[in-house]
This record gives sequence, structure tokens and C-alpha cells, in this order.
Amino acid sequence: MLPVTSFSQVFFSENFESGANPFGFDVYNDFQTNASRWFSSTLVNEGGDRGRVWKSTFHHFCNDSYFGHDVTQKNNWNITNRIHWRTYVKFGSRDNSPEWLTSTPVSGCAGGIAGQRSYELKFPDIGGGGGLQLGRIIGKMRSADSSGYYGRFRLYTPDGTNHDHDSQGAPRFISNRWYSVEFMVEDNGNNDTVKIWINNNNEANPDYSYTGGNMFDSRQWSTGMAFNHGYRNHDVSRDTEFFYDDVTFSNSFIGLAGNAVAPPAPPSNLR
Ligand SMILES: [Ca+2]
Ligand SMILES: [Ca+2]
Repeated sequence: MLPVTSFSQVFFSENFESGANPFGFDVYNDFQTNASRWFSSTLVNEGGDRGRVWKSTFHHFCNDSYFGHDVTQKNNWNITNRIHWRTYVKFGSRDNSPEWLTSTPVSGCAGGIAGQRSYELKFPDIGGGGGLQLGRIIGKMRSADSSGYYGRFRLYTPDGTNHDHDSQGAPRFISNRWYSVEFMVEDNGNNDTVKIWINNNNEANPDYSYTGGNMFDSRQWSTGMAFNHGYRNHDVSRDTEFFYDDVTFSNSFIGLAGNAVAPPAPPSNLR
């Protein structure tokens, strides 16, 4: 067993195995645009370690709306100076699929998203709304290059820094594979720390680690703060699929779900 402090607490956890939508969340954002041709979502059974998961399909059309599940911070969450967030994600259901294509403008789309053609999903968007914009911590699932075949996880901190999961050597995402994505934000005054783990159960060896500066202020993490799971501010040049499962927030390392065995590496013949 790993040692845990007496302050260790899982604030929220949902694996979609039982219950009904919105499951353990406070809110499920169906397409705000009320246009099913733009977006659809459903519960699907992946089997194996994942079981039931949430699947969203983004159709080739303009769309800039919330699409996922939200939860708000409760008054009994002992967040103190640290937040851990972990979720499993999968992009597409075929190998070698360009799930992260950037898009050419779509006729009729609002001009406001014209400058944001790169594939990007905000997942999660913590602290959005409610006047907490300045404290916003945003996870971004986005294109890693112009080919569309590779994705990355980028954590944006309120000081304006972008932390890319692959910038210290970790592999980028490919289609049709599950990835456990965990990050930690720890407020230590003017010497804050960000860590990111990808399919990684070793707390001491994150895939990305950075300490320095005043990146965020934990005094802004208070009851009612939003943990939004899913905002898309781009259109797509083809239909894309995004799956997620096992959403967990804690004030200590979460690691991999179940038996904590990392998933096998993709076959070497995949690009
Ligand atoms: Ca599940
Ligand atoms: Ca700070």
C-alpha cells in the first residue's frame, strides 16, 4: 500500500458503471446549440477495464459549445493547496485515424471561432464561469502537429503558461487507444508546481514536471467552483469521436484505475 496522509481525500469519482445520466455529476451539457447534426453523445460499453464509457461524436459543422459533464466544488472538499485530476480518454475508434485534424472554415459558421481552427477540446475547464476567469486552469486535448494523427494534453495555468504533456519526452496520443491523463496543480505561493502523468502509475516519475513562479492561487478554489468537462471551440473537417471514463478528483495522487497495470504500448507499425 502507498502511504497516504490523513488529509488524503477523493472528492469525486465516476466510472459510468451504474446509474443514469448525469451519473454522479451535477450537470450534463447536451448540445447547447440544440442541433443534433453538430453533436451527439451516448453511453457505450467498451468492455475490459473500461466497461461503460461516455462517447461524444462531433460532426462536421461549426460548433462552439459545452458538450460534457460538470461538477462543482462542494463545501466538504478538503482541497487545501493541491488538486489532482485524472480521467481516461480515447480519440476515435479506428487505428491510424486523423482524429486531430485542423479545419478549414465552414460556410455559415460564426466568425468568432475563425481563428481557432486547431483541434482542441477543453477538458477539463476548472474555474470557468462565475467570475473566476482569472483563476482558470484548463486542460486542452489538442493537435500535436499539422498531420492530424497526433494529439497532446496541454495544461494552461492562469499565469498564461502552457504545459504540454509531451514537451519532456512523453509519447503523443494516437487514435483508438485509451490514455490515463492525470495532472496535479500545487500552490506554494510564488513557487508553484505542475505535474502530468500519462498512463503512469508512478507518482515519483511524472511525464511532465515544472516548478516555478506564481502560476495559480489556491485561495480561488472555493465552494461552487466549476469543473467543466468539455468545451469545443472549433469546427471539424470530418466527424470525430471522443470517449472518456473514470473521472476522479483528489488532493493526492490518483494513479491508474483497477489493477494499476499500464495498458500495453501501441503496436510499432502504427504511425
Ligand atoms: Ca467505465
Ligand atoms: Ca501560487
